[in-house]
Amino acid sequence: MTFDIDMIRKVYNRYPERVAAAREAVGKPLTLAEKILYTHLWEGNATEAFGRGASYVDFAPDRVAMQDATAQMALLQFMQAGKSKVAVPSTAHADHLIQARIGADKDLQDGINKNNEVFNFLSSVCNKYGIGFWKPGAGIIHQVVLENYAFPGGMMIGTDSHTVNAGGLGMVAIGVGGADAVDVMAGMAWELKFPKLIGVKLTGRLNGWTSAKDVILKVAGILTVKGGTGAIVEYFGEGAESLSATGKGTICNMGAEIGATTSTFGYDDSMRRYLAATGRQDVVDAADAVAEHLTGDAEVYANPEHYFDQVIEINLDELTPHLNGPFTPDLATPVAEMKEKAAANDWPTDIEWALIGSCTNSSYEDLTRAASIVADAVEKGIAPKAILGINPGSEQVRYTAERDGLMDTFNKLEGTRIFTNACGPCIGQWAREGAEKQEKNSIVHSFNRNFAKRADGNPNTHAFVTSPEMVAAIAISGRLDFNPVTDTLTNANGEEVKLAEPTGHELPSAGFAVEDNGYQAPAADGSGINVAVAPDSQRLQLLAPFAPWDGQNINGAKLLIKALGKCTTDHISMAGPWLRYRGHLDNISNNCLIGAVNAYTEATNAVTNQLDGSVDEVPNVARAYKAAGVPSIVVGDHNYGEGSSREHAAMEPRHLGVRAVIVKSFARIHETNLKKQGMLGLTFDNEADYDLIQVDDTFNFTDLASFAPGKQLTLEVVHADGSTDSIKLNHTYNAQQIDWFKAGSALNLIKTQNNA
Ligand code: MIC
Ligand code: SF4
Repeated sequence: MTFDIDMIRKVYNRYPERVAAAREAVGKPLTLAEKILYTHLWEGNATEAFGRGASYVDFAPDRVAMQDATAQMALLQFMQAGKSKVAVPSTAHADHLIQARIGADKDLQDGINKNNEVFNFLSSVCNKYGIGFWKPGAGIIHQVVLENYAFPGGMMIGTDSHTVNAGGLGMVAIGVGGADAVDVMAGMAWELKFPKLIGVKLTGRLNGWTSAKDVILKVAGILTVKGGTGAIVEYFGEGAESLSATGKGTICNMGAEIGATTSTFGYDDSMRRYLAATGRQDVVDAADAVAEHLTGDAEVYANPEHYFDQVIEINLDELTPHLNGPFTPDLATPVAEMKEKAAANDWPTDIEWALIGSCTNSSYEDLTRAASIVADAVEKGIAPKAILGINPGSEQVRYTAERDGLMDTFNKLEGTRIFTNACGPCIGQWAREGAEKQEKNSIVHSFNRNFAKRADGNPNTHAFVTSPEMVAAIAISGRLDFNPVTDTLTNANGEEVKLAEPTGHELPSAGFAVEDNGYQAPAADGSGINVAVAPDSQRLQLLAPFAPWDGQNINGAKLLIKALGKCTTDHISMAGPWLRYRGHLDNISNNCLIGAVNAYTEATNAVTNQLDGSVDEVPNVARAYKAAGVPSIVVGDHNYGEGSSREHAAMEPRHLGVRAVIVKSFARIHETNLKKQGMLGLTFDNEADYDLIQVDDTFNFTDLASFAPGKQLTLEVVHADGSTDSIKLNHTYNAQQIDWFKAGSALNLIKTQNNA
C-alpha cells in the first residue's frame, strides 16, 4: 500500500500546467530543481522568474517528516498553534534516542524503558493531530521515508538536516528547524530563499571498490563544508543513471555536509525499480505519465554551464575509494594515499571499532556489499582485528537481510554486533567501553558526520567516513591505512591473501519483506485525545512564549562568548547524553555553547562573567546575565551553526537571554532558526571587526528602530578603556522575518494571526 497516493497523484496532475507556466516565466529550458521548486509555489502557477540566491519565495511542500529528537520541540510548538490536525501528511520517527550497547533486542528494550515518557508523548501527540508515528525500532527516519514516502518530483521538509536523503528518489527534500515544520503543518506557506544551482555531471560507471559514497566524499573534498551553502546540487549524466536509488540517496544525504540546501537526481529506471520493489508500482505509473517533467530538460544537461551557477564533472571510471576525516567530513583522502597522510598527520592507524549504518548507508544494497567482504574474509580464514558494529536502516531492511542470510554472514565474523535499527553511534548514542579514558584513537564508519566527540564523546577519537564495504575491509584488517586493492592480510594458515572486490544486490531478489514495520496510524478523530505533560517532568516542558521586542535599542549588552573557529550545532547544543532533554528547554539550555571554543583562552565551557570577573561555565554565565537583566550577545566565526537542524541551538541562547548572534557567516538552517526564534542573527560587514571585539566590551545597538530589509544595523562597541568603535552589521531579514523579531518569535506571530 502506498501512503497518501491521492496527494501524489494530485501533485502529478498539476505538473504539466505548472511546468509550462514556469518555462514561460523563466524563458529558458529548466533544470529539475527549478521544475520542482516552481511546481510547488504557494501562489500556484509561476508568474515571474525568481532571483537565485536572492528572492525569498513562499512554497507549499507536500509533506513533513520529523525525528524524535527534534519532533518534541516541533510538536510542543505545533500544540501552541491552535490547530486540530496537520494540514499536510506528516510523520514522526523514533530513531535518535536508542543507545547502541549490547545488541539490538536488549538495547531496544532499554531505549524504550529509558525514553518511555517521550515516546508516549510523541505517540499521543501524533495520534491527536493526525501524524503517522514510526515506533522505536522501525528504523532511521530517512531510510523509512525513502522506503515509504519519497516520490520523484515531490517537495518535502523535515526537521533533520539529512532530510535531503530523499533526493535519491528525485525529491526536493529540505532540512529545517521545527518552527518551519510548524508553519507547514499549520497550513501556512513555507519560505525559502530561492536556491542557487550546482550541477554535477557524472560520467562513466562505478567499479571495483568504489561506491556511491565515494562520489559525495569526492564532492565534499571539492566544495568543502561551506561550498554548497544556499544551493541545490543536481546530479545528471550517464553515471547518475547507472547508480541505484539508494546509492543516489547516499549522495544526496551527505549533501548536508557541504551545506547544500538539498541535492537531487532526475527520475530514471533505478527509481522505478526501487519504487516497485518497495510496493509502490502505483507511484511509478503516476510518475511515468509526467516523466518528462521529472528530470531536467535535455538542453540543460547538454550545456550545463549555461544553466547552473557552477558545474562539476566527475568520471566514475576514475573515481577511487576515499576516507574523509578526521573531525570534518570534507577532508578527503583517497584510500591509496592514507598510509602517507596518516603518518604525516600522526593519525592513529590501529582500528578497534568499525561501524556500518546511519541514514547515509544502511540500505539493503549497502549491507549486501559489506556482507560480501565479510563472507570472503571468513571463507579465507582471516580473523578480524576490529569489532564491526552494524545498525540496519529499517526493520524492513533488517528483516529482509535476516531472511536472505546476511545477518548470518555478519555473525560469522568474530565479535560483530548487530545493533537496533536506529541512529545509534552516529548521534553519540553509543556506550563505547573505555571512551571515558579519552585515549587518542581512530574509528571508521559509514556515517556522514565526524565532528569531534560525536560518536563516543571522546574528543581524541579520530573518526573517518567511508563506504560500508571499506568499513568492513578496515574492520577485518584493523588498519586505517589498509588498501584492499594492493594490500594482503595473513590468514589462519599463515598465508598472505587479498580480499576480493565487493559485490552486492541493488534490491533483494526475493523482494522486501517485513512482519511488523513499526508504523502506528493516527486516530481518524483525535479531538478526544489528551496530551499530558507532567509539570515536574525532567524530559518535557510546555513552552512559554518568548517576550516580544520592547521597541527599544538593545543597550549595555555583554559578551557571552566569542567563539573561535568551527562552531557547529554540536558545539552549540551537543547531542549524545543531552538528547534526553530535547523536549525540555530549560534543562537542555544547560548545554548551551559548552563545546564552543573561547577565542580569548581557547578553552571550552569557561567564560568570564563581566558582572563579577569570575570564570564559569557558559550556561551559568548566561543565566547570571539574565538574572541581572543584562542582555548578552554571542560572536562567532565562519559557517556558524554548521551541521544539524536542531533549533535548540537557537532556542537555548534565546531562553538564556542572548539577544544577538554576530558572526562572519552562517549555515543556512541555523540562520533561519535564529530568525524564527526572534533572535538577531547578523554578520560583520567587515570580517576583520571580529578581531576588534574584546572580552570586556559593552555593546549598544543604535538603530534597531529602523530595522528594515536590506539596511545595515549599527553596533556601538564600548571598550573597557572607554574608547568606542562603531561597526556595521549585515542581515538577510525580509519584512516578515523582521515581524518575527518584533513579535518575539515566528510562533508568537502565528498565534496572533490565528486568534485574529
Ligand atoms: C544529526 O545528524 O546531527 C541529527 C541528530 O540527525 C540532527 C538533528 C538533531 O539534532 O536532532 C540533524 O542532522 O539535523
Ligand atoms: Fe540519525 Fe545520524 Fe542520520 Fe542524523 S545523521 S538522522 S543522527 S543516522
